[in-house]
Amino acid sequence: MAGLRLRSDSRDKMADAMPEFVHYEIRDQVAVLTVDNPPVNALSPGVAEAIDAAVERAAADPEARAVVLIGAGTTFVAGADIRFFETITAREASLERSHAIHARLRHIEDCPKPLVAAIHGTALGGGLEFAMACHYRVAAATAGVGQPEVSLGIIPGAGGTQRLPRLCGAPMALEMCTLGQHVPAARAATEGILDGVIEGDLLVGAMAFALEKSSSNGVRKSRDLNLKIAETGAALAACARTREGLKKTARGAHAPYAAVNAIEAGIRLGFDEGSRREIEIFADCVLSTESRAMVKLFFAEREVPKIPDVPKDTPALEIRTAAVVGAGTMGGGIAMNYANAGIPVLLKEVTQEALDSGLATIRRNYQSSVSKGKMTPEQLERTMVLITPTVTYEGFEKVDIVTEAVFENFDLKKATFTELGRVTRPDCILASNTSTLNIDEFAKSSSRPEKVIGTHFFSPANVMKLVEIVRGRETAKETIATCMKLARKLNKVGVLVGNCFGFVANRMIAYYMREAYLLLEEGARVEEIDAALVEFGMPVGPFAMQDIAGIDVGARIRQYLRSIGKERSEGPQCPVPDWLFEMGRYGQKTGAGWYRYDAGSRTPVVDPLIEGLANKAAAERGVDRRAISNDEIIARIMTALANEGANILEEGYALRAGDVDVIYVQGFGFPRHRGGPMFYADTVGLPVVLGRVREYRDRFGDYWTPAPLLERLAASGGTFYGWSAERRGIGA
Ligand code: 3H9
Repeated sequence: MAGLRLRSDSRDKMADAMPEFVHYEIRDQVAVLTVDNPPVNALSPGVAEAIDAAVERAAADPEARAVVLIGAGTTFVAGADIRFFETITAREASLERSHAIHARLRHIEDCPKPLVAAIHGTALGGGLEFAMACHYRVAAATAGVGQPEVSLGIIPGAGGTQRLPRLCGAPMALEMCTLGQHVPAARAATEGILDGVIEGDLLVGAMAFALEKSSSNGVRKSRDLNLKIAETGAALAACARTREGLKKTARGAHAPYAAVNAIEAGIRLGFDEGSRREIEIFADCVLSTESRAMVKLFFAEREVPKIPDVPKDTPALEIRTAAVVGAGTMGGGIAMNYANAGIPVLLKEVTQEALDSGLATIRRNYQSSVSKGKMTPEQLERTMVLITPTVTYEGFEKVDIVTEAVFENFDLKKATFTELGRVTRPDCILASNTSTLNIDEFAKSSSRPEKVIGTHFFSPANVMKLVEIVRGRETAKETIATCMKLARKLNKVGVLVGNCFGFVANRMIAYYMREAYLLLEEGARVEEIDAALVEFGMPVGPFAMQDIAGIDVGARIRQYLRSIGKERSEGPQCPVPDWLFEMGRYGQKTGAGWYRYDAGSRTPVVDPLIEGLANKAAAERGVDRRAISNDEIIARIMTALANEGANILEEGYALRAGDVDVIYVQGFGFPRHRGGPMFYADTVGLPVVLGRVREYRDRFGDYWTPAPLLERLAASGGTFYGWSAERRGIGA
């Protein structure tokens, strides 16, 4: 942003007295305070103090008629320094710090001269709280504001739950504090959070705004505003409604409820008492496992692109054009991703009929976005034009990347790679969307192994954010860097994994499903198992999930593995899913699977037939069926995930425990407030997890084998995250 840097003369004059994090400058009778703490101006220790000191100085400065608070670099203040939360281990320390910051914000708010926050980028969390302690807020049209604390398992802790409802009313404040979403400047202005949106130079506009307020003697403290919450009854009703809604959306998380409680306290008890309640509730939250989990995940998500031997400056190709082979559900979804990112894409099928059907599905998906108001009809047509259907390889010689998404059949995929090696340019990347198969074999067929990589999109590919990027033995670093960059361009989360059967996601899910099947055989009902997992926080249980994904998909994978003498996981293989497959019960798409579905409905209906099949399977294996508690269901399934996750980590097929967790959160909706299967195991305690594996081995058989890494970490008092922090490199 132009005009933000201090003039060197004023910098020199003030240097001694200046707090390090805030630059002070007088410009045309306005004190301009620039917060400068790269990369996002977070409130690291010392920053709040520096802002406070600078405001005090401006208040006393005879040259200043008004004050503007602005951020240096790309953003206003993006909130508290999240790393700092991990250092808070005692309630007293949290209370003390929160009281201090509340007092500081009151002090800032008491500035006798008009104080205007000028927001560009985002004012988030503590950043918005500082802005709300200013008398006015103006923003660039591209800016956003938000109270995203809930996504870190906490609530706004610097008066946000008290000042925000006073500015924008309880319903909007409840929405922001429980969902944590960013609100664009235009809406924030309409709702009363901002006092103006500045076109042109933000600082110039903010200074003019501040001077205008100084002429009209305008100092307005949001803590004194009672206008928008005057209708206490309506505000309390909004709290009750929000709590009710959270029963469906919070999925076991506590922070959203805590935010409602703090807002409600302010409505009932006024600003001062509400603030005291906020401080207490914040302390409860910041020390919770939920918050620890979500903070770890925040950093895990930002670490994922960091690949030790593929540094940031590794050259990456610019992907300008693409092709997708296979116009089925996956291929069509992947083609949509390219088109959505503005990348022209060829979409190839074998027959015109299959191609037409694939295109019709794509159009239907876009139509549905139009009908939901997420896309205009013109955007639909502009995007469709980017997808060129074809039944030949003509034009493949021009594209920068081909994503193969043909049927999950080893021979078919191998043959496709042979063909792709022939019809594409030597520098073209050849990516397979296989969810399980060995990409080194495809690399061999292509005769261009350094350009071959896996890009395993999750289904539905146009919706799900996760892409496992599978590194083959000979995949070049440039190819990896290109695909990681491409994932970002396609608005996906790309996670690098090694080339083992099922990679990370499906290798682990095989153990998750194994336990679910065996629990069924041992006596738990499908609806009980699903309900236990939903209560734990998963969006759907394993059986309902399989009805959505298709029972046929897993059955075909098992068939392939058996043809080469393998199983997906060790131990007894429950035959029920294969029986369902033989009966043509593939799940929702055939109207029946683990559940029944009435015509046109996706609501699962319990089908007594399943209990009959489970009884039969139990009898065949000589298992006495019994009642199984929810605790055992969760413990068995989560232990299976953690144990296999430990094997994956030690074998080097995932870079870090955090990468496995990001895969499970993004790919399967594992509850964020539990952090992911590896962090969850760390919180349960690895000695407990190991104890369970040993207990299950004694009770159920040797197929429960403790992962060596789990044994070592349990013995040494380590954790998966601690171990990962020390380890680098990935096996292929
Ligand atoms: C809070 O404020 C509580 C208060 O109510 C109470 C107390 C006052 N702290 O995401 P990016 C790092 S809770 C520390 O890749 P982008 C990040 O790790 C907080 N570090 O960039 C990364 O580091 P690295 C409420 C932070 O442009 C680098 O900055 N605020 C923080 O895609 C770049 O980040 C939030 O929850 C932080 N607060 O997105 C906002 N933020 O390069 C959290 C970022 O080493 N932040 N980093 O990997 C965000 O949502 C995004 O980072 C943001 C920029 C939208 C700001």
